[in-house]
Amino acid sequence: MKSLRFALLGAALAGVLAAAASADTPTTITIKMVAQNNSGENGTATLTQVADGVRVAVKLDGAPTDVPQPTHIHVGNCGHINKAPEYPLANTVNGAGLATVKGVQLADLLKGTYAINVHKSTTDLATYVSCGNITAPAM
Ligand SMILES: [Cu+2]
Repeated sequence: MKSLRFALLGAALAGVLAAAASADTPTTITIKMVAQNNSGENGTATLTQVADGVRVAVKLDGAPTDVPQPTHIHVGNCGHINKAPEYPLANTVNGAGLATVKGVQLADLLKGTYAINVHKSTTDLATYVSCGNITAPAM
């Protein structure tokens, strides 16, 4: 009986520690998006924890006019990303894109190795024009 009580205490303690850890996770972060392949498309992406997932707002300067640029979250770091998109986002058009990735926690994105990647166009996916690593801002 005693060991069961200790097990329950341990489980409760683990729950408290997990809650404390998640309290440290920011609810919104802004990361830098860096131009690739001489696109000139530099900017930011802001990731915000919302009730049903993570909202991602991409803003890029120097984007081409009225060209939908496919945008995804990929596993990996910029320059070394997995080619297959992990989570699709809305196309970035005229330097702006807004999407919510449903059922995802910002904390989990930060724990993993992920990057937001913008492709040149729907017909030139192989050319990457902007990328940002999803990392917590330095304290
Ligand atoms: Cu992609």
